[in-house]
Order: sequence, then C-alpha cells, then structure tokens
Amino acid sequence: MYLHTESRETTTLDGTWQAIPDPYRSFQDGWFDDRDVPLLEDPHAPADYTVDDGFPVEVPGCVGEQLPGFEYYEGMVWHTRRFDREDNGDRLFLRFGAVNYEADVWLNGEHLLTHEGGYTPFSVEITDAVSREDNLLVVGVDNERREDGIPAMQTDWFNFGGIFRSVDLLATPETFVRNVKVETSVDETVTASITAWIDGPEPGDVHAAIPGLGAEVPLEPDDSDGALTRLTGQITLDRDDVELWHPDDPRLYDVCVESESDAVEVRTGFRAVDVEGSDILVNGESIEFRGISMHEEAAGRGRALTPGDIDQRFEWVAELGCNFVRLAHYPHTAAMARRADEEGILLWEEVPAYWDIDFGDKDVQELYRQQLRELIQRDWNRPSVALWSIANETDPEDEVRNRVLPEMASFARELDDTRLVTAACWFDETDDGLALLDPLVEHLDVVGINEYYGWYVGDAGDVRSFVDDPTGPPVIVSETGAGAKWGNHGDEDDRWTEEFQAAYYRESLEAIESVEQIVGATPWILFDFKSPRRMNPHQRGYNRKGLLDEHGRKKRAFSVLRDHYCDP
Ligand code: GCB
Repeated sequence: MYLHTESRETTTLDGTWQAIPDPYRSFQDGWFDDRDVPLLEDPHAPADYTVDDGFPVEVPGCVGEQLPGFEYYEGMVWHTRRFDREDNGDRLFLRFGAVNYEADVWLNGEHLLTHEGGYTPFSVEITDAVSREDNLLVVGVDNERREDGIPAMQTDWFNFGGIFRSVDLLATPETFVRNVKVETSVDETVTASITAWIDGPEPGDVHAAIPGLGAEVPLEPDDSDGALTRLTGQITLDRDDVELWHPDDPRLYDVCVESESDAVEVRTGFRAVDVEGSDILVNGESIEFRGISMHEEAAGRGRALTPGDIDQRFEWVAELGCNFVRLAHYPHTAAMARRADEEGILLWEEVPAYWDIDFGDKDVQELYRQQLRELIQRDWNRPSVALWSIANETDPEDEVRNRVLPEMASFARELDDTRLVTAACWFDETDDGLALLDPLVEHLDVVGINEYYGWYVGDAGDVRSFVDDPTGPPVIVSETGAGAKWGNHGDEDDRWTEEFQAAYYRESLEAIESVEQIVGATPWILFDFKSPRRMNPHQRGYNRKGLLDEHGRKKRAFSVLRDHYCDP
C-alpha cells in the first residue's frame, strides 16, 4: 500500500550524493561481503571504489546529464550517501519518488529492498536498520533495458537513469494513517466515500472531516490484512452546498483523516467523470478535451524537473488554451497532477506498457499490475486525473495481448472506478474508411487513437474518412504530429520545415474537428525530446515533433494549435 506523504513533514535526503558507475558490475556481488567491507572503510586500502568518494551528483537528478561521458550510459550506477537520524518517531520510512529503472536499497550493509519500475514511488520501513548517526545508504540504480521490463527494449524516448525524484524520510507513530482514498460522485447529491488504511497494532477510533463544508463522519473498519486495517465512511452533501471541481473553476477542499495517534490531509475536489454515448461528461456536462501531450523532460536535467520547469509547462498549456494534458508515456512527477488540480487541467495518466511488452510472462503481468497500482494509489485523490491509460500502441493481432489488456483494464477499475480507462490504439483502414476494429476497444471507456496521416502515411486530413458512429465510444486523438526543426523555414511541402508542420496541424485539426465521435485531442507533442532512434540531420538524437524545441523556442505550429483552441 502506497505511503501517503502529501501533507506530512518529511526529512529530505535530496542533495549531493556520490555516484559510482559500475558498467562491468564488478562491485555488485561483493559490495558488502566480508572481503569488501574493510576496503570500503579503510581509506588507505587499495580500493577501486569507496562509498564516500564517487562522483558527486545531485539527487533528484539523472546521472547521464551530470557525469561527462555518461550521456547515453545504460547500466549500474551505485548511489551512496550518509545521514544522521533527526526525528523522534516510533517508526521510520525511507521513500523514493522514482528511480529509473531498478533500485536495490541497502542501509548500513543490510539489503532492504529491490524495486523494479522507473516512474512510480516506493518506500521501505527502516526502523530496525537505522542508527542515530552516520547511516550509510547505498542504492544500486540500474537502467539497463530488459526484454521482460515495462517498458521493454524499444521506446521512442531516452532511458534516463538515476534517482530523479526526491528521497525522503518519514517518521510516524507506532500506528499511523498509511493512505487515504477519497472517491466522489455527483448527482442530485454530492458524495465523498472515504477509505483510510491504518498501519499498526491499534487502529482505534478514526474519523474523517471536510472542515470547509462543516462535515464529519466516523470511519468503520471493513477489512484487515495483518497490520493494515481498512476503514470506510461516507459524507453526503446537498449539491448546492458544494462548489464542484471543474476545469473552469477548480475548487479544492481539504479532507482530514484523524486517528487516535495520527492525522493526514488530502487536498481534493468533488467531481464526476462519466461517459454517455460518445461524449465524456464532467459533472454531467459534455466537455471538449482541448489537449496536448508531453514527456517529462527538461534540457540538461533529463526527467528531474524543477519547480520552475513545472511552472513553465503550465504556462505553455495556458497559452495554448488547453484544458487537458496527456502525460506520456509513463507516470510523471506527482507535482504535475497537484498543479493540474489547482489550474483546472484534466489529465490522462499512463503506465509505460509501450510497444513490445512480453504480455504472456506472468512476472511481467505482475509488474504491470504493480505499476498500475503504484500510479493509481499515488494519484487517486487528484480531481484533475480523468483517464487512466493502460497501454500505448500494442499489437491488436496478438492474442495474448488481447487477453491480458482487458485484465489490466479491470484491474485499474478495481483500484479506482471513478476514472475512465483508456489506451492509445490505431485506426483500421477498411474499404469504407477508417474504423475501430481493435478487440480492446470494447474493454475501454474512451478510445485513444494515435494517427500520423500526412506524416508517416496518407495525407493530413485522412481522419475525415473515419466511419463516425455517434453511438460508439468517445474517441480522443491521443497523438497526431509532424517533425520540424526549429528555425528551418521553407515551403509547406518541405518536410522538417516549420511551415510543413504548421500546414499539417491546420489540416489535421480541421479533420479531427469534423468527426462527431472525436471529443478531443492531445497532439504530439509540446516540445522536442531526446530519442536515440532519431538521428537524421534534422533530429540528431531528438524527436522533432514538438511545438517548441527542447530549449522552449516556439515553432509556427504552436500558434496554429493556440488559434484552434482559443479562436475556433
Ligand atoms: C507514436 C508513439 C510515440 C512516438 C511517436 C512518433 O506513435 O506513441 O511515442 O514518439 O509516435 O513521433 O513517431
């Protein structure tokens, strides 16, 4: 179960760590065995590495962006640091925001945890392993791609390695509130169904309150699993008494959960997202999704975004007139969703089940569920999140995929059935025009379609031939785009020019607009991003489909999309 840290005081372990690249994995097997420990501790020993004298790197950070010569490195990098314990809590947890891709956590020579999956948070209790002073924390960070990984061997983005989100210590009482879920529904009344998980021997009395609405409810135990007790309760309010969360007016409320020994707060909003025919409704009203896709990347920092990077993203989104963002192709920092809550931006969040995943492998299926769980439990209180996307461009002819993906859609709904489940698929070309034949479609609430008519195939505007079915599921064009090098000008027919890209946008947006069943789009993509598979002279290691380049310089298509959204 996810460890809630949102409203809590934590001690940060961010800052300068030591990084020791280990491409031959020569330290891996003997890191803490009897032979090596003296080497680690004796500064005069003939050691090839010492835990205190790696290359200094900043955490959060991506290794390749910080160590000259390691830009495209994929493999093991040991990360180490020492810390003193400063809290007086009964229990202490170590929490990582994200480590790409596998993390092996050692504290004072004791192996505590291996975590696979590069974009979701994880934590481990260290109460029995921690000392008051001079704790040695060693994290093996391995970003080598693997056949049985999620993602697997091929992606159209760079595999930045590192501890690229914050590391914190969280001290708690013996029994504490581990996590909270607030599910809201909106009809004649507004309901908040609150679930709390209490970790520890004495759950005692627990209640939930929404001070801004003068509402309170005791939570009753309804399940117990070892040390974890689940409690639930409901608050029902008159619709007139609540200001709903909506992109035009993103009202937020605090929900407080208090046990006898602990208390946490969740900042959330009341809203409902539903499908009716081929419309998506927010609080019962049909809404058009004016979106854009983005990767989590900042020039020179990889995926380790600063607060300034996040501000900048939301400024661009506001300038474009968007009310919707696709956070592709993996979970972005939780700060994006918190900010989207405040700004009234709807989100599509996704796990990196991208292209060729080994869906038949049971361990991969478990890893898939784990990644869905870690994302959904992290963000299920964010009113901005409207869609959970379970996959991107997976093969509709693959029978194993067609069995496993519906299971993952059900799993996402089991965790949270107040959002819509989607996946990015393709159109099928038939004699009558474009159609939705992918068997996955019937298991989705909303169908995402990636289409590049006018770039990879066909002509911009071919989407017009879609066999519109006003009773079919809502469709979002989750990708459409063309490459252009910033500053490269020419004729509208010349690929890689800004003019070509702008013309592509004009045609494609008009075609998308003409199809009833399409309720929105997240064109590909806000800014250029690193991709080792893109090496032509215009690309040189970057996917150039951005509306901005990697330095934030606008291409002409930026204003085409802005005019489309702001001045239709
Ligand atoms: C896609 C992928 C996306 C790529 C994009 C492209 O369909 O989903 O990850 O970056 O196309 O630029 O080709």
